[in-house]
Amino acid sequence: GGVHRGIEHESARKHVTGAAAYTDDIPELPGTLHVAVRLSDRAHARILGMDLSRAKQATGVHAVFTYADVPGDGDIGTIQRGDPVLADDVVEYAGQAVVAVAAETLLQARAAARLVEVYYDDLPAVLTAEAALEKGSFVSPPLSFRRGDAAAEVAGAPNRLTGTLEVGGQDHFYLEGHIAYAIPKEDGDLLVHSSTQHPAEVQHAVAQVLGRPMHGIAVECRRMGGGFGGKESQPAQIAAIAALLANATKRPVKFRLDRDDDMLMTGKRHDFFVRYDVGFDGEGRIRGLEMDLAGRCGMSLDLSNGVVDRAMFHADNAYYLPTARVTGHRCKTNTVSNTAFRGFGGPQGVIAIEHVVDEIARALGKDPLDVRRVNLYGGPGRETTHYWMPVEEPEILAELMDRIERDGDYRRRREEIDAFNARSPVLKKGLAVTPVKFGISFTVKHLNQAAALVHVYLDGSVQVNHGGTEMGQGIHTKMAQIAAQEFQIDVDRVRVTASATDKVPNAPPTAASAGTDLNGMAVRIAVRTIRDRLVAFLAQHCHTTPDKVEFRDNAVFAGNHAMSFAEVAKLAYLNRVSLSSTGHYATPKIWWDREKCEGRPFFYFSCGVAVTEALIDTLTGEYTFPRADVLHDCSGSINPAIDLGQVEGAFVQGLGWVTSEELWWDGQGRLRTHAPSTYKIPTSRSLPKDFRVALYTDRPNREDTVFRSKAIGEPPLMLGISAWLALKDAVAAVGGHRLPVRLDAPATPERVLLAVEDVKAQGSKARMGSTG
Ligand code: LUZ
Ligand code: MOS
Repeated sequence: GGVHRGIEHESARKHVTGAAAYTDDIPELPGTLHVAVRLSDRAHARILGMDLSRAKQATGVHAVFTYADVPGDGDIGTIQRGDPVLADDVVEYAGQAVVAVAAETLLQARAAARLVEVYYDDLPAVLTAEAALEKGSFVSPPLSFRRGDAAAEVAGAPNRLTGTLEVGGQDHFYLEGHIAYAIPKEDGDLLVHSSTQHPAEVQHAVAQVLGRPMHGIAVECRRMGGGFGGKESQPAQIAAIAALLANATKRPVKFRLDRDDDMLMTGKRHDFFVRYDVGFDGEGRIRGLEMDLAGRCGMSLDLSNGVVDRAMFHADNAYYLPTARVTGHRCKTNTVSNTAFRGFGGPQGVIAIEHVVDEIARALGKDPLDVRRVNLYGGPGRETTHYWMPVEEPEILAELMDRIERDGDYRRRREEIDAFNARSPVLKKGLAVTPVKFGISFTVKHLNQAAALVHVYLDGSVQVNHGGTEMGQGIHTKMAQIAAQEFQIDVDRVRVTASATDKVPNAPPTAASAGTDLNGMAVRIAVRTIRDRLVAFLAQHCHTTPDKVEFRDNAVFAGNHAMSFAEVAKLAYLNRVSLSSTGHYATPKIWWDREKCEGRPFFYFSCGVAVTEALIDTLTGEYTFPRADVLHDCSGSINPAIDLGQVEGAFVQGLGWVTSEELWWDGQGRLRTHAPSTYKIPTSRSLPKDFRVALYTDRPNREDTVFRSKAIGEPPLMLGISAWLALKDAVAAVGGHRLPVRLDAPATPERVLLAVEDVKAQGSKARMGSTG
């Protein structure tokens, strides 16, 4: 049997014993060269000239490569030009690759890269989203979603709040950094091993920079050591550089970034600057919202249209907005071009509205949970988003809220925390609930397709290949379960092989949480094609009817014949029946009109809720999370064990984003936190001490997804936002929940301490005012 079972990840044992091979573990061919790049240390400058002579003469060096040496088209921007594989005549961010060196050893390549001289003439640089917004510096035009006259509703509402919020970015910090290994084949063709969520895009970029057709470029990826969106568009450049050098030297070339170069060179989660103006009634119910979401896109467009759109799509989160004007700004800055990161702009939209709802609660002196509840989708006329998509099952949100309030013991703990805060002058506690409603589908319609290739061999073993990539999330395990289910064979009879562009072509990135939804359907369709052929053949062969042919327990029963699955495979082969098939799937129902800003961009929504408790030290700003309860909708799960891991991991990654992970650029646009010494991802000590993660399983998908499962990769990340709100709640306790708290994200200990000091200062000012 196959699906709805928590079997272990197909590589679990290999992961923990170190036997799982990543790209860098592939045995190197003799003559392999290694690459190092020289990065710009200027945010914006014209390149006046370069002196490559010393680098070229250095020991072991085989090639010193610049933009001018690219034989094909060196601009690998996919949606819009602007992403040169190496800098052309200007550098547009500090960290941009300018020159690539291939040498016999990595150390020789690094030493030679340092000998390159680049002469710059500095140009003015725009560094922040806020500055870009003021200057009107954009990578693409602003876009607004509108429903009703939000400005009039805000102005006419009984209460009104305006404010701003700064939300930091995030480095992906996949344990395996970017890497590509390019191997020359016959006639100038190339095989490229790449750590990529999008082999087809790597193939396209490599073909383009070499000026060769795609059919001669094969890209392969067995697994990544984490992707998180960082390997959606970014691997193209790494692989293109490796391929260019392999082509130039006719040698196998490996390009593996060290951690610092990876963090300096490649895009991250967009940081956002948010402005809002909200009108609401005495219960905290939103009447109108005006919001500007300004994402720092960096020097090029990359995927920023989709990222900022997704922030706009999630500016409602779980809440009904009767009138709204939500505008997305795509700010062009002289910083690294930001890219996909788990949630893809969604988390930035969600944190913005969660902040607004929290501020409303504080302004009214209400428990934020109550204000969240009155704003939830549901009830007559309260079931359409600000982009006119119906929320078809709003009751899931209410059920999740009810359950977390009960199982998380919210009301009692709120009282306990108030009592604790009243008697504890230095340590303060906070508590916060965050729901999430996340739209499932790529908002670019054509990406919502997938294909698979399934072979049955004569021993009855099955090989599956599909367009998805394995980044640790367990997609190959789920695909094997699906194939096993459809053939009614044991899952260990199914082998899922490395993602490869010459097996399944033109696949979209494994992204948008849609890997299993899309590829699972494609695998199922391919398997059913073979199964239908076997059924027709066996009915004829065994003189029975197709409805009397049944697959069960590694066997097939046809009329009164019984054969093992392997015997059937052999028999079908001997009778010249094809045992191989492709399958192709395209998501139904979805459409989006970006001109009118209306449609049904998402096939369905995936929902969850969390309640997190924070404990802060008001003298140092340090904090811990004594407890977090997470409940996520995994109804219909193909593999509940893997999904539980996704929920836990996503929550912690979201918690890291809003607490300890701080990207810090200096005044010249140079990233100064480019290693784990200064960039703090969550560790085992950052975890909630009492961490209770549960899966909600009551409602299989109402849409016809593969075995009625629901996407899980990204949505639970946003539940980590509850950690930030809990910290804010704890800071608010310093002022008896009566004074405003300014706490941007990430809430590092420094930021928490400053927020505490600010509340204390407001308090003493108020006291002086009242006594004076
Ligand atoms: N990637 C993408 C994504 O290209 N389009 C999307 O809508 C998306 N959503 C989430 C994550 N990655
Ligand atoms: Mo992504 S943010 O590559 O789903």
